[in-house]
Amino acid sequence: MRTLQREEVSVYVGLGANLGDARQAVQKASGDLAAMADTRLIACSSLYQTAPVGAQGPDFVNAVVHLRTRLNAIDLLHACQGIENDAGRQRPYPNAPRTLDIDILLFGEATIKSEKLTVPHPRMRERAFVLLPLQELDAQLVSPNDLQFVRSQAIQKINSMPD
Ligand code: PH2
Ligand code: MG
Ligand code: MG
Repeated sequence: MRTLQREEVSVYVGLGANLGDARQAVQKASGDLAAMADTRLIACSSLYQTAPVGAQGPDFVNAVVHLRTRLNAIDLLHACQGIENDAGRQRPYPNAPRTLDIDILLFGEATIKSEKLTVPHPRMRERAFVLLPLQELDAQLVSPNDLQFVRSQAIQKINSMPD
């Protein structure tokens, strides 16, 4: 009997790091996401240097990645947590500086409200470090109103030339 093949879903994932070699961690994470089972990488935004929002510590490196996956949302979440753990992620207190954070922003058209996962990401529209890279990947996903809301947040595109 033919096994049922789940439909591919378009997913946007936010990457952030502000501990250790943050730029390298974010770059490696996009490769790790691309290597996940039943998943392909469609595009990665530029990297951005961003001031912490509602957190303490050094500036972050942030980016957004567009994937298409046949994983369900919880399997995708677990795969992302595995990549965070492999990058040495520790959670000593809420919003502590981190070697790598991977957040599911959008999972197709889905609205998910479970104990482990809320999608769309509840704070994504309050954060320039999500909206600017997301806009690069699909301008339709970000409204002028969204951008107006985050206009005071410090964010700078990182030169894409090799260092
Ligand atoms: N992540 C947070 C809280 N604040 N600020 C910036 N600039 N970048 C982040 O990735 C970030 C943050 C919680 O995950
Ligand atoms: Mg986060
Ligand atoms: Mg997170």
